Amino acid sequence: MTHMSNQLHDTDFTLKPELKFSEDAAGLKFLEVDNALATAKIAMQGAHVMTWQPKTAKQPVLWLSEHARYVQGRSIRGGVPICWPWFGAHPTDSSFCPHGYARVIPWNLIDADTLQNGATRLALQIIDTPEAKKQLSYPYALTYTITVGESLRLELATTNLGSHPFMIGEGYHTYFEVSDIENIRVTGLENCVFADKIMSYVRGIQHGALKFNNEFDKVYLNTSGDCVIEDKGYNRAIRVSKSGSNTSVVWTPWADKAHQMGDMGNADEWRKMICVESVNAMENSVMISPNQTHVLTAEYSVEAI
Ligand code: TA6
Repeated sequence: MTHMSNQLHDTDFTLKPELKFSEDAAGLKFLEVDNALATAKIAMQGAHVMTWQPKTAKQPVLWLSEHARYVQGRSIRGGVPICWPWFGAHPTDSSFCPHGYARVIPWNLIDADTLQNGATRLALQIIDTPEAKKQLSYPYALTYTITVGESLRLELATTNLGSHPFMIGEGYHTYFEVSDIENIRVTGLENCVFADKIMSYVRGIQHGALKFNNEFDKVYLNTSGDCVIEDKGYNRAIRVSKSGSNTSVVWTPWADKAHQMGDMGNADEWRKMICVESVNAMENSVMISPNQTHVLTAEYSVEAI
């Protein structure tokens, strides 16, 4: 293994046998984890978890488009894009990155540990580039702890380093792999109020489990419970647990939108994914006081059904 550059990591984490660093021709840097419990691949641009698969799982848990673009300044289609410091379009300036800039700028690896149970815990910190400074002027620290094990645990900590409160929107825009979008249902959002993005955010109440036979893009508000993706085709359920999150977003583009997007793959690749996102958006955006830290946590695990 070669030591890549200071921008990737400050300490010599290459000595850890379960970590491997690489760089592609476009200059994007990646960190691969292969421990006793799971494998994972993380792009340092966006601290983007691209893949995670426990060794007990027959199929990948995260969906990654075969047509994802690996380009500086663009988000990778699949895995876990981080949305921060806003979710969706910027409230006042549409020239700013949709879903915030955290997913398209570089991060540093600042720590790596092997836990007693064999999981690998990585800590990353966003680099405050000039591009980022243009889009958020408040002083802040943003760190991301990723624990790769039998479950995947994600903790995004925002600290207000300034003297005034500021408001953020955020989320894990996670793409999960499923056997077929029409074979699954999502539970955990029954009786929640949603805003339907496809219908100009008209509000409604969720009756029963979610099933899919068309484009679907709903923002569920004031909900902090687990969501479960039940997948009969793969005989498994993916549990999405969270804390520090009061919004869940569920999205599938369906055929027309997927084909327009250019990086969702051709044919029916889109049918193999569903986004179930642990978020704080709209009226659930978070106000952070000076010297306070807010943590958004999600944990993914697989259960047999
Ligand atoms: O979270 C759902 C959503 O906001 C959808 O409306 C859809 O456009 C999707 O995210 C993808 O956004 P992106 O900016 O990654 O293309």
